[in-house]
Amino acid sequence: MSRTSRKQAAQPRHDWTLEEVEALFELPLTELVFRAAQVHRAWFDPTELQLSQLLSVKTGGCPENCGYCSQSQHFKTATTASKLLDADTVIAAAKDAKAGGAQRFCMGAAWRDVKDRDMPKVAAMILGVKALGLETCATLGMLTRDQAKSLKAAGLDYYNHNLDTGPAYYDKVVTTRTYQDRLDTLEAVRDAGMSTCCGGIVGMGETRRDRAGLLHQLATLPAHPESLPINDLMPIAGTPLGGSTPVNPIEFVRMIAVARLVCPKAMVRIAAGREHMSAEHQALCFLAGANSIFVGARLLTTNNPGRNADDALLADLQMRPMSSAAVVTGDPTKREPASESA
Ligand code: SAM
Ligand code: DTB
Ligand code: SF4
Repeated sequence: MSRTSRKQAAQPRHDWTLEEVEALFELPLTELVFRAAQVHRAWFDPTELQLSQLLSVKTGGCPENCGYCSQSQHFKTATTASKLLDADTVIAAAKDAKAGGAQRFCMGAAWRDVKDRDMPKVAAMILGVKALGLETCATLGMLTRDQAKSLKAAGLDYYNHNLDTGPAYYDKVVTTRTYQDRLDTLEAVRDAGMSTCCGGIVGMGETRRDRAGLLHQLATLPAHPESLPINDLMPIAGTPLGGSTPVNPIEFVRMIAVARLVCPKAMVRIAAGREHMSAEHQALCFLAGANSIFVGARLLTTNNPGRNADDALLADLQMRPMSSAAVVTGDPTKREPASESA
C-alpha cells in the first residue's frame, strides 16, 4: 500500500457498508492483522495499554432478560442481589484500583434504567472517584437526556452502554429492551458531551455476519465510540447462553482487528474473557489493535486475571500502561495519523 493510501486507511469513516465490514473478516489472518496494526500505530503507541477497573456498585436483581447475564432476575444463577453501595465504599475501592495501576474506574449497576432517587448517591461516587485523579466511567442501564446531563455535571467522563450484538441477532439475546432503546441512550450520552464506551459480546451463538453487523453499527454511528469493548462470553450457569459453544480464539482476534479498522481512533478493549485466554492469544489481540484491558481480579460478578498475571504479561510483551497525558486528555488521538513511519 502506498503512503497516501495508508494514511487514508487510517482516517475514520462513517460510511462503511455491511458488505465491506464482512469482507474484512474474510481476509487471510496475516493480512487482516497487518492492516489493523498499521491503523493502530497511525493513532496510538502500540506498546501502550489503557487500564480500566470495574466495580459492581449494585449487583443482581435486574428486571432485564439479557441471556448472558448472571444478574438478571429472570434466571437462577449463583449471583446474589445486593443494594447500591455507599459512595465511601466505592471511593475506597477506586483508591485501591488506582494504587494497583488502574487509570479508569468503571461503576456498574444491574439496572434497566436509572431511578432519579439514586442519582445523588451515584453523583457522589463519581465526584469522589474523579477527585482521586481517575477517569470515571459508569454503566447503569438506560438514561434519559436529563440524567445524562446530570452525570456529566457530576464529572462522568465515559458512559458504557453496549449494543451487545448485530441487530439481526439481538432478539435472540434480549427482549426486554430494544436495539433502538440502546441507540437512544447512546445519543443522550453523546449529546450531554460524554464519551461513549460501546461494544458487544462474541460467543453467544451468533454468526460472523452478526459480528460484522455489530461493528457496522458502531462504525456508522454519528460519532465512533471512544472506547470499544469486545467481550468474550463468560458462560454463566443458569442463563440461556450458559452452554454456548466458545468462539474460536482466532475469530476473536479477527473481531478485534476489524474493530480497529472500522473505528481507528477507539480504545479497543479485550473486555470479559481474558480469564480463559492464553498470553499468546492476548498478544495476538494486541498485534491486531487491542489497546485496552480491564485489570483487577474481578469484573462485575466474574473473575479476571489478577495483578500478578497481568504484570507478568506486560513484562513479557514489554508493553506498558498508556502514558498519562494520553489518558488524562480522554482523547489520545487528537494528533494527526503518522504517515511516514507507519
Ligand atoms: N445493567 C447495565 C446494562 O446492561 O446496560 C450495565 C451492566 S452490564 C453487566 C454491561 C455489559 O457487560 C453488557 O452489556 C454485556 O455486554 C457485558 N456482559 C454482561 N455479562 C456478560 C458475560 N457473562 N459475558 C460477557 N459479557 C458480559
Ligand atoms: C463491558 O463491555 N464489559 C464489562 C463492562 N463493559 C461493564 C462487563 C463485563 C461483565 C462480565 C460478566 C460479569 O463479570 O458479570
Ligand atoms: Fe441487567 Fe445489565 Fe445484566 Fe442486562 S446486562 S440483565 S441490563 S445487569
